[in-house]
Amino acid sequence: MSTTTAYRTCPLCEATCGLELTVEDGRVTKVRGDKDDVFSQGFLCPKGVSIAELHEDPDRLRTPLVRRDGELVEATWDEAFAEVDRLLSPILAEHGRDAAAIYLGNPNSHSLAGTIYAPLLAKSLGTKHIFSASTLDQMPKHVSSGQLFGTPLSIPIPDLDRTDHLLMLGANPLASNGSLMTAPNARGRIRAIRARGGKVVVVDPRRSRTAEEADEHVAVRPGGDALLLLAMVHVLFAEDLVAPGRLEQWTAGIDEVRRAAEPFSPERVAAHCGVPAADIARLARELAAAPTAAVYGRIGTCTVPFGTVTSWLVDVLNVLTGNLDRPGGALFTTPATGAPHTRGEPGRGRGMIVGRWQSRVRGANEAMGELPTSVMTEEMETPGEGQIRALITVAGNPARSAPDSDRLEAAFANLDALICVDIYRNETSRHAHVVLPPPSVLQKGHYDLVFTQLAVHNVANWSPAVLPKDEGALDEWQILLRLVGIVTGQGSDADVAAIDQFVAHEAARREARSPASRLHGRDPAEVLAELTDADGEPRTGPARMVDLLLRAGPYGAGEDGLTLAALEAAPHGVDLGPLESRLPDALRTPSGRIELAPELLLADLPRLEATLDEPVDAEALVLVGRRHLRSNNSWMHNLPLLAKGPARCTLQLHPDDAQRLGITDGALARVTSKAGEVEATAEVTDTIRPGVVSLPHGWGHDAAGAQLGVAAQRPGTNSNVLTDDSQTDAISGTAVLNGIPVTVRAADRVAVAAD
Ligand SMILES: Nc1nc2c(c(=O)[nH]1)N[C@H]1C(S)=C(S)[C@@H](COP(=O)(O)OP(=O)(O)OC[C@H]3O[C@@H](n4cnc5c(=O)[nH]c(N)nc54)[C@H](O)[C@@H]3O)O[C@H]1N2
Ligand SMILES: Nc1nc2c(c(=O)[nH]1)N[C@H]1C(S)=C(S)[C@@H](COP(=O)(O)OP(=O)(O)OC[C@H]3O[C@@H](n4cnc5c(=O)[nH]c(N)nc54)[C@H](O)[C@@H]3O)O[C@H]1N2
Ligand code: SF4
Ligand SMILES: [Mo]
Repeated sequence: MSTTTAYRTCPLCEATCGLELTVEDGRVTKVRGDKDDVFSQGFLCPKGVSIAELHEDPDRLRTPLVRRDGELVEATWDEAFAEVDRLLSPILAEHGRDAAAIYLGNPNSHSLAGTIYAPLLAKSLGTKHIFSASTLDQMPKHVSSGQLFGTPLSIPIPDLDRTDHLLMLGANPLASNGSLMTAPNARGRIRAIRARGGKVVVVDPRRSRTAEEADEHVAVRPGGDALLLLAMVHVLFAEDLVAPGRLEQWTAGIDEVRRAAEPFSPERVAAHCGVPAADIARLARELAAAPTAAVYGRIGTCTVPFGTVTSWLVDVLNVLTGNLDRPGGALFTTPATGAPHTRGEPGRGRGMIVGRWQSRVRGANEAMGELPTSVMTEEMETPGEGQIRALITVAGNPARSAPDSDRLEAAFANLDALICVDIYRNETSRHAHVVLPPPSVLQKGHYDLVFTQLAVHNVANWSPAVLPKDEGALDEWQILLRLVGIVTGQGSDADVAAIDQFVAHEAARREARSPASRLHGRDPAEVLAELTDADGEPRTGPARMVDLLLRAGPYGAGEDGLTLAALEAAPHGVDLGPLESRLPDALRTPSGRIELAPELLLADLPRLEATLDEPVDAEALVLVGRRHLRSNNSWMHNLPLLAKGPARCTLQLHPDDAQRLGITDGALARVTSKAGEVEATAEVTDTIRPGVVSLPHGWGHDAAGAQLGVAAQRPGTNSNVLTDDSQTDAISGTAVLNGIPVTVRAADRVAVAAD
């Protein structure tokens, strides 16, 4: 028997933990946290452990599926691509490029194929119908960051390891393991803040596991964070606590922000945000008084009606208190493979424009080249030129993650082509005409191009594939390039190597032209020739791209410059040090300054002020989501290791509400919204604010035609039947997934009434 040890970065969430894998005779038999990993130092969570089960899951697809006589049946790769070509090419030819759409799901940001080649596929489609999980998630943060600092990825990261004061809103890293804040062992890092005498405040309508760890829990009303933060800004100005320090020289619009916050006194907003005025004032004073502090917001601040305004205010507070760009505050990263704020001309750029085009039906704005996923259903349903007739999904399950999902699934049935690049036949891909399954994560190489841009510490890790690909299987990047071949008219058997060469050459040319690149001025062909592996063989595919980006990046080139070979020789990763001050160089705004009062943001404040005239109804209920450590959005529910234990898809409600509604713990409750109705098991708990109920998303695994044997045994309820795709954050178009008005009744009462 041969036993080896392999090291790789876990790609299953944003924490990027190092894993130590024991491989016996081609099987991973043990998964441990890599205690020598320079970042995670041995930390891992139950999802990381389940990576071996994910590989072995009998329901994970190994062979393409093609629909024949109404049934999805196994096919060869050549047959599958021929079918894609047969279905897709006539649609593009007859109805134009906008008749095709693409939806890029969350795991794309966790894979090399997804980050490098999925955007290429989207671009090659030539459609304006590019959708992604971003507009169900963090687009508000991209838009606010783009306005303030010049690029959508100029996202300040809380300096968890050095801060004295953390104000966290709408995030639960003890369940999610952190988001837009890559930090393995978030719990340990948060505990360390308190251990060194600092303070942690968590703002959340639920007393989450993270709130339990904090010094203070502020039970905000869902959607109330914009008012809360704006009132804190008001207090900073009113009490002369504004102290941007060195940031002042690079900041425009401080006075406009003062004027904008004037109408939002703590007394005026208290009832609407559900936080007493005295607490709001104290939170502001404590933030200002802390030696260093970081304000950080996540899902609960993004997927709400004022998501972009709230995301903006998070950084307004960081700037006004002088905490942006200083150790212990919130800083820009310096990732080894670069970021939009390390490329181009230091200190200045084009900035971020939103709304370069609009959606056909509703007129929703484009952001980052995408239209919001909230318009996808209506663009499929509404006849006329530009109606979506074909959809490609890559690593996405919008049938469970997008709002008003029943309607979306009904619209799938009308598509002339649904092509899914996915490892499961699940709620989305069961509708597909063709399913193209990539290998498991253990069979793919990895470098975290995205999350190293969002990490609380600068690190770099390369992970080679742990297990060989199955006989005849294609790597995910090869699948995506075959699709690029089809949509660019090269047929179903395009020369993948030639496309790959072209992509790499274009990337090398871009670096040669970029002033900030370490490869600036170099001959692209010469650079490419240097990208060889340990045996001197030319690199190809994603490995070549990573090698190129490393050499071009902030630690690249020169004698000791970082290369892929250097990372291959460092299986536990390379520590590139703590986050550093990067202003003014990191700015990419046209003015070369922090634009603290962008017009796009200020324009949404009258709408916010108008909400103060709406009555606060003490008995009205709203629905929010939540995450669980052993779940991952709509997937990983098919792995026995994670699926065991108490049911997780419960409707949490406060004892007062439960009593008023006559619902007991464990009883079936019926939840109704404008969009739909579901039943869920009630979990009565005082950890949730009265007036708020919570149901996690991503469940409902009892759909016919899916192949998820384990998940189907405890299917849970699909909360996105209740969310409504007409509800969005006005600026970014991001779907409102938290704070949905609902009514809740005991299900048995409903049955009696119906008799
Ligand atoms: N109500 C409500 N809805 C929500 C949210 C919420 O909080 N509340 N959260 C939103 C958020 S933050 C997000 S990010 C979205 C997620 O939305 P999606 O990205 O649409 O959904 P996921 O559940 O992440 O689905 C991932 C899909 O990728 C497949 N997959 C896994 N690994 C791979 C791989 O390596 N390659 C390929 N090709 N496929 C793979 C899985 O089988 C699954 O089908 O959901 C959003 N929806
Ligand atoms: N185990 C696990 N880890 C995950 C995921 C998963 O599904 N499972 N999903 C991954 C993905 S795609 C993402 S985007 C991240 C998300 O990472 P987080 O944002 O940390 O995710 P959540 O755990 O959903 O925490 C959001 C919190 O916001 C609260 N909330 C809801 N509405 C409001 C509001 O209006 N205001 C405030 N202040 N709070 C509100 C909810 O009660 C919840 O506790 O997690 C990632 N990691
Ligand atoms: S915390 Fe995230 S990265 Fe770390 S082991 Fe768990 S799933 Fe993997
Ligand atoms: Mo997400």
